[in-house]
Amino acid sequence: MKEYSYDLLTITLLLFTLILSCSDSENQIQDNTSNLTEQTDADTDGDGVVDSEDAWPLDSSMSENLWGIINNEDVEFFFANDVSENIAQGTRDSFLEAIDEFGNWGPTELWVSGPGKDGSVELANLYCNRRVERGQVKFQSDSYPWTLESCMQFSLYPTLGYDLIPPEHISNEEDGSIYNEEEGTLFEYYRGKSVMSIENNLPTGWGKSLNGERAWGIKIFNFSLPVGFGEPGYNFDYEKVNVFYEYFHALQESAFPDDALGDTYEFGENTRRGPHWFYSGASTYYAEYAVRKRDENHNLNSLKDRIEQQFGYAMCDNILLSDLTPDSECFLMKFYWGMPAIAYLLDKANNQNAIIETFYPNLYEYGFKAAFELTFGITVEKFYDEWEIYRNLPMEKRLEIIPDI
Ligand SMILES: [Ca+2]
Ligand SMILES: [Ca+2]
Repeated sequence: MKEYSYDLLTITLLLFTLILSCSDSENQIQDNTSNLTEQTDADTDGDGVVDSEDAWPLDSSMSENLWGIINNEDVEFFFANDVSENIAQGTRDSFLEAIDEFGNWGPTELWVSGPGKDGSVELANLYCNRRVERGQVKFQSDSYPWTLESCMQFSLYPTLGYDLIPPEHISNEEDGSIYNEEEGTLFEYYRGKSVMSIENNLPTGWGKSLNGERAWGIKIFNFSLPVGFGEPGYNFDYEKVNVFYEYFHALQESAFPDDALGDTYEFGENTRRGPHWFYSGASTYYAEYAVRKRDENHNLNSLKDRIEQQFGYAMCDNILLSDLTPDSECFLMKFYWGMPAIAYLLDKANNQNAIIETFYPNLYEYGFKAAFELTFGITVEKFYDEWEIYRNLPMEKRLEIIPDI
């Protein structure tokens, strides 16, 4: 269980970093767009839609912006050549099941790494050809143009050197220290996590993330080898929970079509995104809930037992949910208390789907606090008071509100 928790921390940190890095590429794409719209009848990407009407004039696979709209776009799966067929099958099946459960917030690409270096280079090559061809840039300047070579360096850092990567992407401006030198970036990072998952015989793969680029209009997931899909049983079902957890982020991120209303990137009660405990608690709860609900013959423990475990993992006793921020040593409690806090709220709303049906569809327009009140009928401040009472009840009482699945 411990591995799972650390895994989630890694995921969230990555997600956050990558979301923050979106703004550069967004500017770049806007620049390209404004140049292109001058030639009104050109169809630069040859998809049959003229540039002026094409939301993605450099991406031949898309012509309209579907971010935030449930759609029928395909999921594209990319597996490294050393991912076994049964693990690939488990990944595909679970991912499609998660989409069936939470809605298709595509278009989506899922890239699954294995432990081998050749496979990793092959994936990065395919990935970068696509990014360059579709004008999906991470950086762009006269000194550091976005090319197949610079994308490859950036996606396999530090294995191919770093002379083509802008220094601010790999080093700390203040002290000049280099980031990620040991763990590497993207495909090198996930390859390393695949090796680590195999060597340590982990029950489930360490490392999954949504590197969604709102500016590109697509969701991109990266997984290290999902070792839990090796054979049916408890670990297989837990790997499925991890996939559901990660995919739930697609639903969460789809709530923010753009940043025009502001505050969609930062976490906190007073932002549009909301606090960490809610974001991580909702994804954890829905993953654990949905996998059990969908298959009564699942191999997991009961949801009640799972909630009891979460309370048991909590490493701090007297901390407010609102203080569970990255600089807190109790930060992982955003999962341990976040999950039961969400369970409490859903029980209060008397609807297990309240967060999916009411909260997220209204979040962008209302902001966190008002969407919260709309969904659960109480203010977040009032809820914090109720939470203090709830978490101090005897365990048996706390578990009464948890669905029996
Ligand atoms: Ca076009
Ligand atoms: Ca297009």
